[in-house]
Amino acid sequence: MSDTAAKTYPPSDAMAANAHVDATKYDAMYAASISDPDGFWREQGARIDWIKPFTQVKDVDFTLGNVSINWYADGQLNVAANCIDRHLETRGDQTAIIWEPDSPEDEALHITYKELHAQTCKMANILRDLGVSKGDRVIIYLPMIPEAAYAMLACARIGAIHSIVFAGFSPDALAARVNGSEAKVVITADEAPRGGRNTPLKTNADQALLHCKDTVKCLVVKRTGGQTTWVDGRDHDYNALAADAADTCTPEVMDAEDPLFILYTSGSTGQPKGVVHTTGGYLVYAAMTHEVTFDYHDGDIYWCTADVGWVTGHSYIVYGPLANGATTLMFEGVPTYPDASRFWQVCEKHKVNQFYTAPTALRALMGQGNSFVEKCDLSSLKLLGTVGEPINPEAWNWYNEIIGGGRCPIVDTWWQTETGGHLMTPLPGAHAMKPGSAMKPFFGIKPVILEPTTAEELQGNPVEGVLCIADSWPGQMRSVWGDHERFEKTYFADYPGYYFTGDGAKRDADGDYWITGRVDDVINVSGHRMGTAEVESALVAHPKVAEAATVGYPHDIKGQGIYCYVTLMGGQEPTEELRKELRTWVRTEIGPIASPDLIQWAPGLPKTRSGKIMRRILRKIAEDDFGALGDTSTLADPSVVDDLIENRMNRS
Ligand code: 6R9
Repeated sequence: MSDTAAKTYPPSDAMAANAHVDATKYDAMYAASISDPDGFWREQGARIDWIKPFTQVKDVDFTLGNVSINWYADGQLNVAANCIDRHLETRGDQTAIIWEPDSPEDEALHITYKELHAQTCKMANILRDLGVSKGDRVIIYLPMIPEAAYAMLACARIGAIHSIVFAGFSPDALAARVNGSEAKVVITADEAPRGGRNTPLKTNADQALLHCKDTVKCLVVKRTGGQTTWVDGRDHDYNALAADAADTCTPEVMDAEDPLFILYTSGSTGQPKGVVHTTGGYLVYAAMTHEVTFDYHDGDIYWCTADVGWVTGHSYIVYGPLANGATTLMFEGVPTYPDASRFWQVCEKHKVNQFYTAPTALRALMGQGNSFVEKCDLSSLKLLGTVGEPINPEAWNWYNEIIGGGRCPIVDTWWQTETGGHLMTPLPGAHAMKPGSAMKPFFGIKPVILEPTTAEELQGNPVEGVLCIADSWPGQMRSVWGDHERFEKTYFADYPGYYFTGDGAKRDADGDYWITGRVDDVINVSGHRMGTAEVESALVAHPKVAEAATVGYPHDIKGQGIYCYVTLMGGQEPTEELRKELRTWVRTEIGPIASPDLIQWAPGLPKTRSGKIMRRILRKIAEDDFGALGDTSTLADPSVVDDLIENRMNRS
């Protein structure tokens, strides 16, 4: 990562001339957004329709013990009406969602705004009939099918708070979220086809619901028609109900600060926390970033490859694009099925203009060779984007040259579940790009780099440290569901007065930002967040495991892999079979993405005399960088380190 030596890629003249924001406009708008946030966001608030216009704009306190974040607080609106109804007159027959199924043999769907309206209203009426009303929680555990979008928007329409659980998560993870959010209904499907294989979603839900209150209802969408067991009274057939449900439904009037959704995400300690996003500010921010970052223009076909189970799917498949009246593509499958040309075939088939994906997918596809790309016509592409983790220069160059033909800007968007939308990214018509750099703050974002131990703000350039944000923006999370204290402790305690991102960053000599990765115990596996604490608690729940410690290590495709050190109960044999068993165990407890890549048997773990595991050391060993272990003098038993080094796992 060299500073100014990095090659830069300025926007093309055509892009700069036609983009919503060029360099001059960015400078002026950014300055205005910082000097007068109220004025700036008052104006941006007009992007969406309000049932009752707001008079207040920003009302925020970052003081520990008193953290409160409010935007547009006295305004009232409905998100579904903004994403659907307000477009009906002007673009009712325009495609809102293109749905591309798992198998290319099956037919794609083009769902117009009118159809989206009817389907969302049907789903909303069904939920109301099941007893869901304003403020109630609904869990969505669905494949990437249009019903996932209908379900989100139906909740928004009736004021219910949705919480999506990724279809790759286990019954245990699902049960924890149903119980954690005290949901009234779980919406699922019979099966989830992905990459040619069907996941038995309903069976997973059945298992999960054994651990939930028996008042929780289950609404089942037919996807494959696969066999499912049926619990009368609890289970409801969505397709049968939808056939008779009314296709209109009056949207609930919501306050700007009413919760829109909860999304569980991993942190450095404890179990995943429910990130709470609210209605008005979130929608303004999602809509604005979608339009400006991707330079979305009317008529463009936009594709974000994320799953709606992640925040990226919330803000940039559903809410942002639909608020803007866009055509958004929703893909059920995986990049490598039936083969490694699938992404590019979908781009060709639907003439995709903006394509947004994760570096891990690019690395995997790059490894398959260019022949999969070259047979596809990618001339419709105008802009490319990445999200989820830092992109390495090799993948960036491949993306730029082979996919983008050297003519498409790449927006490297840095943001988090907590931030609701992009916080840093180059803007395609305004900024020269540097491969691997998130470049510039979005409007209203005040990034600061702090010295990690003194919390002193590092001025000037270049500097490197902990990345915090000095002031609020409308898309910021408002709380942790049911635990405001945890919210304050996680994000506002370590660096008082700032929002602490958990990431490290560097500002180069030109003042451009580079994200250096997490500074806490969060591992980024294929762009997905995994708390080391979660994997560890799954491991120690196994009867043969006494203790476990988990760290990340560099992985060619996934970015980071999961490396576990496991101490067995006395008398247990460390066999290859047990290794397999533990791997399956963690997959079952959490889900396939948490599956340990490497498990090392550790007779002892390096601990301080107060019993704290020194992960720094374990990280170094996992990274094969044990020449630089640093100070080990505070260890209770320094000899365990030698054993761990000697028996470290081969990473290739
Ligand atoms: C949107 C999303 C957030 C964490 C974040 C950071 C990493 C995301 C990145 C990036 C470097 C980028 N991250 N985008 N790192 N460059 N463009 O990914 O949300 O799942 O909450 O993860 O992902 O470490 O803190 P989430």
